[in-house]
Amino acid sequence: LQMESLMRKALEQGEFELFFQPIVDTTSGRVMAAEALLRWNNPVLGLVMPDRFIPLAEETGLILTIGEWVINEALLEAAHWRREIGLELQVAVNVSPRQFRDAGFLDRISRALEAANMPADTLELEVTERLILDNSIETADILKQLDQRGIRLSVDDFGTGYSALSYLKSYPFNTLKIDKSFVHDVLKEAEDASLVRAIINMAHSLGLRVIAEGVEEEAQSHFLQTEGCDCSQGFFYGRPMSSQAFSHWLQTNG
Ligand code: G
Ligand code: G
Ligand code: MN
Ligand code: NA
Repeated sequence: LQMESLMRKALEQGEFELFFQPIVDTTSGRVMAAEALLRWNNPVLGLVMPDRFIPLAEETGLILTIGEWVINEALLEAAHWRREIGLELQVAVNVSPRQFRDAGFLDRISRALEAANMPADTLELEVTERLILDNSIETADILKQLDQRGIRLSVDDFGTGYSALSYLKSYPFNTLKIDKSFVHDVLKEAEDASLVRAIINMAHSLGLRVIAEGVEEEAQSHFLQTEGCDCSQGFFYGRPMSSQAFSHWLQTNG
């Protein structure tokens, strides 16, 4: 209850902050994109991680205003990377089902792109299989409209949901993000290696880009490179960083 009332004030008090984690080309190591990850700095609660407040934000509907702030802020940051650092990077934003299904969602995204004066394909929306598998006409229609506007779409945490693979052929996704649970033991468990290899091959034969998440070691990166995984993300390349730290990281790693 306290958490909810604190969260209601958090936006106007400026307590939310976006962190950014690099997504690199597996072969060249070049940074291609960054995932925006929300943080909440509250004077009473301290630093609150998203797993602790996103569910409540979804329940209360606060995710709508928070999510709008996230998309605006992420695009403004991408504009900064382009204008101040000279790098055209995509920015990936996590979108929860409630936010996605809200009637004003498409308009908010269009306004955010206009405000930042950035092309639509700068933005990649990460959705989970939980959203996709509701199989509603509504979801299919929003995905189609986003795609038609040039916004990129990715499946987050791929492989952890109730994977009904049929949606991959009918929905306009650009990217599959292999969940970090598969990447974690890719060198220790033959089954994980097989799954990762199979996901990469399947994605490519469907014309999708693949990002491996949770890459923590050079040997994992090497395996992914050998298997032709397009992009990688994880502590090995860079942790989620404050916008200032990320800009600094780009100056030396971009
Ligand atoms: O580092 P990390 O603890 O940031 O993220 C934990 C989880 O919170 C991830 O599953 C991520 O998708 C989710 N998350 C992070 N930022 C956001 C956000 O802005 N919106 C939504 N809906 N989920 C987020
Ligand atoms: O669910 P989603 O993929 O959006 O969340 C990304 C989550 O993964 C964030 O909580 C982020 O901090 C975390 N993360 C990013 N890189 C790594 C990594 O290399 N190892 C681990 N264990 N977690 C990571
Ligand atoms: Mn994500
Ligand atoms: Na993920």
